Amino acid sequence: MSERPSTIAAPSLESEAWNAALGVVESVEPSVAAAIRAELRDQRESLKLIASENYASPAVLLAMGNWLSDKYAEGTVGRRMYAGCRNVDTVERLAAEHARALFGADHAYAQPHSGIDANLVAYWAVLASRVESPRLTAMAAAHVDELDDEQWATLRHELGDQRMIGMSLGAGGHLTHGFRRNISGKMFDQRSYGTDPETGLLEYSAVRDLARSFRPLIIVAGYSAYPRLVNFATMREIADEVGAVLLVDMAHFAGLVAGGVLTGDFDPVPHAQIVTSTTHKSLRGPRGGLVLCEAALAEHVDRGCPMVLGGPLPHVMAAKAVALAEARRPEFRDYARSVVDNARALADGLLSRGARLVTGGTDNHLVLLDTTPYGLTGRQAEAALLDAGIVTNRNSIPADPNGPWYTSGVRLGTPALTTRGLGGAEMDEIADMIVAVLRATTPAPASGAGTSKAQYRLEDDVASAVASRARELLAPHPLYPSVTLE
Ligand code: DSN
Repeated sequence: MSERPSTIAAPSLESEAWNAALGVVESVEPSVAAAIRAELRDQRESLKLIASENYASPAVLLAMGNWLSDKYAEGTVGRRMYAGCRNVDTVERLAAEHARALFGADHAYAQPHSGIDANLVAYWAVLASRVESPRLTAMAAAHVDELDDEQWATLRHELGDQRMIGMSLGAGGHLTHGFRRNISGKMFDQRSYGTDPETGLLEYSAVRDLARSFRPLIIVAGYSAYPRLVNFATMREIADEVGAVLLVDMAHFAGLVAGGVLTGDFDPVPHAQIVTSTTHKSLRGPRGGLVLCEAALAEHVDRGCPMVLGGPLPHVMAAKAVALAEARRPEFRDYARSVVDNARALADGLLSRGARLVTGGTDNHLVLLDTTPYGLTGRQAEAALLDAGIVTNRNSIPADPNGPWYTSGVRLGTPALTTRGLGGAEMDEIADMIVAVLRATTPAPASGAGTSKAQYRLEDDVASAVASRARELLAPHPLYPSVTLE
């Protein structure tokens, strides 16, 4: 890994700590210890280009594996439903303090277990704060048992009337931004905004038109697969014009905000009333979620558990505090800049070899490669790349002819390989390897008539040559170099 701050003193101590810990696991269930060891081997050997994954530091990982996990702590700091929470209060308070300082937010809530949970907490908080209803206020205050059946029916009706707009799944939005089959699409009457069919770019005028005609309570901005920046100042103007709340899901690009790459109009925190995130993607922390909000929403957000969430995970909040402390260090700014430089180098390398990219390039940490010019579905491309040691995930492209399961694209991201210390020259090499694999892959017949959207053939010599190049590229950049497992 590249130079990383760590609170663990000496490399040999890290090896000793993990070997001893795995020995304890092994004495109870050897197969689990074996799977943990195998996972490190797999991650060390693979060229990880999954845009939503990263490698957390040893300090972050170790903060999770301990007895903080044993504590119930429903409620929030200083206002728990269980006794004996002073140490949980310490780690939750620290995580929130680091998050507020890092992002310049009024308030931070570190309990969500994931990005989906963070979005649900945020939706709930906005509903609870904005709907003019004494009954809803009663519900938000956890007095729901006091409502009779008629009041409850009225409340549910009021909730069902609320409206939201978000980026469509096909344009790069997330399931929780109102996708019909997701709970968010059932909580809200939802409409999607997309991107320009020619350029693939977000069209603010179309968002404005939709907001004016649909009058949503919430406008969701943010994405999982959009390779460009979003102007959050413009999104807030649109929200203000129609009296909506701007909610930004920055799960994918939180590290770029933390690292000072996304500033001004492109930093969501000064513009949105509420911002959600994960902590494990570009932010490089433990698997988990986070909500930031303006002061007016704080009391509603803090009711996330138990209104929306199960009991908090104190060990994960401890790891969030460590990761957020790491992200406040100057080195993290260099890291965030390198993530974007690497994504540009990867995009340029692909374009120069004739690949088609959605929007024609990238301004952030991800690249969306159209696999149709190679005659492949995203699923075929993803599987062929994996055979050659390159880990990606298939992803829809706008107006995808193959639907969300097979798809027509692969999403490539640079946060993980940047953590390992790879740079622009290696990104160009990786672009060459990706194109070599896709050119050497052909769709294979289905078991019935015609061609399957899943079966493929990759030329063996190309697969082995690319896998060998992947190993050579990774060799000078060992993952967790301070850890040698027995
Ligand atoms: N699963 C995340 C991603 O890969 O983008 C989003 O939830």
